Amino acid sequence: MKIDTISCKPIAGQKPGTSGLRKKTRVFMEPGYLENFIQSVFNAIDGAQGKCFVVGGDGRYFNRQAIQKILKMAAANGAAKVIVGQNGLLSTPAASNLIRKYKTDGGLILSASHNPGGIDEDFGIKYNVPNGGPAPENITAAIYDQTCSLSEYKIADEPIIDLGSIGERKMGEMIVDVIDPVADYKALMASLFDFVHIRNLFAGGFTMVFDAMHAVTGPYAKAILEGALGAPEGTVINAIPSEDFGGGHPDPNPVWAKGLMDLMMSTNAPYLGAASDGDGDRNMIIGRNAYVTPSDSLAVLAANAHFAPAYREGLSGIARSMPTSAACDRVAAKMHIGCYETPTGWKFFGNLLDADKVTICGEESAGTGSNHVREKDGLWAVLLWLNILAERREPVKDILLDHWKHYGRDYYSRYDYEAIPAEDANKLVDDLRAQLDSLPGKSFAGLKVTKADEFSYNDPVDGSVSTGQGLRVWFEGDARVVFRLSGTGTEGATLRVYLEQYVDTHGNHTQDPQVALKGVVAAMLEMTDLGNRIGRTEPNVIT
Ligand code: G16
Repeated sequence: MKIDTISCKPIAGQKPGTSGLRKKTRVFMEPGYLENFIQSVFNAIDGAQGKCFVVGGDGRYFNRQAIQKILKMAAANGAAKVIVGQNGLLSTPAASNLIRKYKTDGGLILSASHNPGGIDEDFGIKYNVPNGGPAPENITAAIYDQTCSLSEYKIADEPIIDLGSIGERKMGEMIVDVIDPVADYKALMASLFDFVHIRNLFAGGFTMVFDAMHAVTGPYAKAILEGALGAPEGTVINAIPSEDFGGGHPDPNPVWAKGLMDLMMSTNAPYLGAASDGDGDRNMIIGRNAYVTPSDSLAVLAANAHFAPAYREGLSGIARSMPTSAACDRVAAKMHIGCYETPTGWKFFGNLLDADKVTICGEESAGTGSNHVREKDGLWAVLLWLNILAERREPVKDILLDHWKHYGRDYYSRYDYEAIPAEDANKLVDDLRAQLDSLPGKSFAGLKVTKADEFSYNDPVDGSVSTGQGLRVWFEGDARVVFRLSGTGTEGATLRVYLEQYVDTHGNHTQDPQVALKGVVAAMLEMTDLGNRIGRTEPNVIT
């Protein structure tokens, strides 16, 4: 095998964000851009010599070309074996499972998640560590350091590998094992849930629509829902992964999955609606006339997890990202189990899961998962809901109402202000940070601030500290507003404003969340002077 050693210069801006490196696809296609980053990953983990990796992606534009380059670089860097999904496809949770199951030295997952795909849209890549989870901050920092001083990369001068058919091939001495992307994941799901009960549910006439949003979950959902569980053909829609996600935005929320949302609010609604994102780790759950916020979904899943065989013995604890609502905290308190609040980013759950401090975790950004892998898992969440529905035999809406009757309701919404010039966004956050100490006692639009701070996280397992993780302001009457700048965008800055209002067990649980949150929104707008600062008060996306 001929190995080329190519001289290169560091490329600025290759700093992994909330979830790996995400940039415009054309940026990744620039000569050397992907190569520099991959070599930096290998260097940061003491080389690839003799190691085994999992490689796959969500099938977006440039996925296949990127995988071929990664294979050539892995071979040139001495890797012993790479496990690749057929046609280069692997959902993020399936990749996490393979890394764990085959005890590999980690994996490279190619995806920009819920961001649109195509030559003019987004691409991304992240390195997952041997526990199957996203690289923690010390490793992403080491990767970034490498990108800042890289002077050469190695690549094999070999023909491309056929990824279209299953089987082992060789590139030089390195084995390339092209596997069925679905089989291992399907077996894992069958080991966690009561497939017989869920099959009976469908056999009894239960209906659902799963919108795969033209993304990677299509083949997984088809094989599991329509195959193993006997749901009628056509239950999974938009099931064929496409390079540009059918021209859509593969983000499972009421805005981008509007067709599904409309169906679920209509008289023709099936019993359950669900969707997942580009790489299959996010999910959305909707009952007939009942949208379930991700924060509520986490709380309901935690409270009912014992209906599924894998969680019958109970949960060791629950974790949520800081901006996620406190709904799951109330469940943890009643169960007398630990509850952890982490910064945004699934990577922060890894230590808690490895140490068995928590069994279930979730985030407001449509992510829920458990200790079965080290990523959030869209289809897993749908299957756990199905398992619960198969046992409780109640509509999703009734399950929600019952939950709020026991715990109260955390009304919740997120406002996204996208494509703000980075300078303006940073100044807004800096100014707000400077005011934090003086906010308590002040009132905005009639709401009095009780407390304000900037979140920083002390990891209880390894003692690491992560500062600057979002600004929090609490108001009288159990309300909270959180401000953060997104770490996954590729254009300007996105300001995320998370709004929350708790109503106790005796309160009104059936309001429109936007009505219930009116007072908090007014206080947020007055406090930040957002209209004058960024020239608008209306967000681009409300979820
Ligand atoms: C990633 C992370 C999540 C995070 C989300 C949004 O998800 O894994 O932990 O909540 O981004 O992050 P941000 O608010 O910084 O944009 P995904 O599905 O995009 O990989």
